Amino acid sequence: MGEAARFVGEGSTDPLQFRFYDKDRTVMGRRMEDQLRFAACYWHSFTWPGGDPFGGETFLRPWMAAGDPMARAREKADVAFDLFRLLDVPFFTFHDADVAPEGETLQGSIDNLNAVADLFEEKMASAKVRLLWGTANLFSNRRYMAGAATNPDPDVFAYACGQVKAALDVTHRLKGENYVCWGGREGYETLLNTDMGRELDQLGRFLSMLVEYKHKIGFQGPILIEPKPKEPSKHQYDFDTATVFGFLQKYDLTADVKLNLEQNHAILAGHSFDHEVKLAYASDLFGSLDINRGDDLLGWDTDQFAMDVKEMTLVFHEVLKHGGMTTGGLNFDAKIRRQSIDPQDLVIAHVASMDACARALLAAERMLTDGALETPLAARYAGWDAAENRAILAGERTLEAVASRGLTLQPQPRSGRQEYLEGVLNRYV
Ligand code: XLS
Ligand code: NI
Ligand code: NI
Repeated sequence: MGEAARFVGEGSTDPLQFRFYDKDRTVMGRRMEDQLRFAACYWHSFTWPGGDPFGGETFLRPWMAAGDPMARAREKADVAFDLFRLLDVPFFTFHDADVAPEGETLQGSIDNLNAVADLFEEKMASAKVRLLWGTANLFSNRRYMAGAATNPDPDVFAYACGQVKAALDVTHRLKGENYVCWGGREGYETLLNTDMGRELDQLGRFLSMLVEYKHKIGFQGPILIEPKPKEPSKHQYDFDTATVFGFLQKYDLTADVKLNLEQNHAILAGHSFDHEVKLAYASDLFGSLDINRGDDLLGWDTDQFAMDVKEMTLVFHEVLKHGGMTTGGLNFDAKIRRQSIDPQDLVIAHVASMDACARALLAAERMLTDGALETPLAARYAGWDAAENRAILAGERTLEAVASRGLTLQPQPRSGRQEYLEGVLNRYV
C-alpha cells in the first residue's frame, strides 16, 4: 500500500511527504534520523478503536472485528509493519497486550506473545524498523484494578512478575533498546483503604527484581519509568520526575532505572515538558521521550500528536545540549482524534508531527550554534566561575567563612531579562 513518505522540501503542500524531516541531513554531527529516533507505537494506532467514555468505536478497523484472536493479531502485525514502512520510522514500541491476545492462563498468554514475537522476528529481518522499547500492560485487565506491584494481594504481584518477565524476555529477544514501566494503577483511589508505605516498598522490590533479572539475562538497555501524576488512578506513585528521583534513591535504583518522559504527563503534573526534561538531565535520569501533547483546556491525557514547534524546540535544545539521545528516542504515544476516521489520517498525523519535530530540532540546533540562550545563561551565573565561589560549592568553605565575606559585600540586583529571552526564542521558531 503506497510509497514511503520522503523529504520533498518546504515548498510542498503534500500532507503525505516531509517538508522538514530530511533523515540524512546532518544535525549537530549526526543524521537527523539518528537524532530523532522516531518510534511508532502499536497501542494507539492499532488497538484503540476510537472510543471515549461516552461513545464506542469510530474507526471500524478490519483487524478489530470478531474472529480467531491469533489470526487477527497476525493481520494487525501486517498492517502495523506496513505503517512503519510507509512512515520510514526506524523504531516501534508495544505492550504485550497490544500484539497478542490473552490466553486462558498466564502461560497461554505468554505462548501467544512468543508466537507473535516469532512473527516480529521474521518481519524485522527484512524490514528497517527496530524495537525502541517493549512493555507489559499491567493495568487493563480487571485483576490489576487495585494495582499490579502495589496490589494488596501478593498473588496479583506474582502474576505481574510472570507477565513482566515474559515481556522483558521478548523485548530482549527482539533487541529492544529500553524496557518501559508505566505504573497506571500503581497508586490509589482512596487513602481509606491504602497502606502507602507498604505499597511503595512493594513497588521498590518489584523494580529491584526486574533490574536483577535484566542483568541476569544480559539486557543492556535501561529500565525506564514513565512518570504520570494521575489517570487512571487518582494518585500515581510515579507522579513526576522529582518524585521518581526520590523513590529511585530510596530503593537504590538510580544506576539502572531512568525516565521516559511524556508531554501530556508533564502538564497533568503542573509542569512544562522542558521542566521535566531539564530536571531529568539534572538528576542524571534522562532516558527517552513519549512525544505527544495534551490540551491545555482539558485535565486528562488526550495524547494528541505533538505539533507545537516552540515547545519541542526547548526540549530538543536540552537534549542536543547534552549530546543527543543515547538509547532513547521519540515515541509517538499519540492518537488521532476519534473523528479522524479516514485511513490516511493516521499517516498524515505522523508525517505532520515528524515534520514539526524536525523543524524544532533544526531551530534548536541554530540556537545552540549561535549560543542564543547559552551565552546569556552562562553570563548570568558567571560569578560562580571565580575560584573563591567554586571553593564554596566544592565544600571547601564553612558557613562562618562565607558569612564573614558576606559582611564585606553589597550585592546589586541584575535584570532577569525574561522578555529579551522570549524575543530571542521567537526569532528561531
Ligand atoms: C499512558 C502512558 C502509556 C505508556 C506505556 O498514559 O503514556 O501509554 O506510555 O504504557
Ligand atoms: Ni500517556
Ligand atoms: Ni506514554
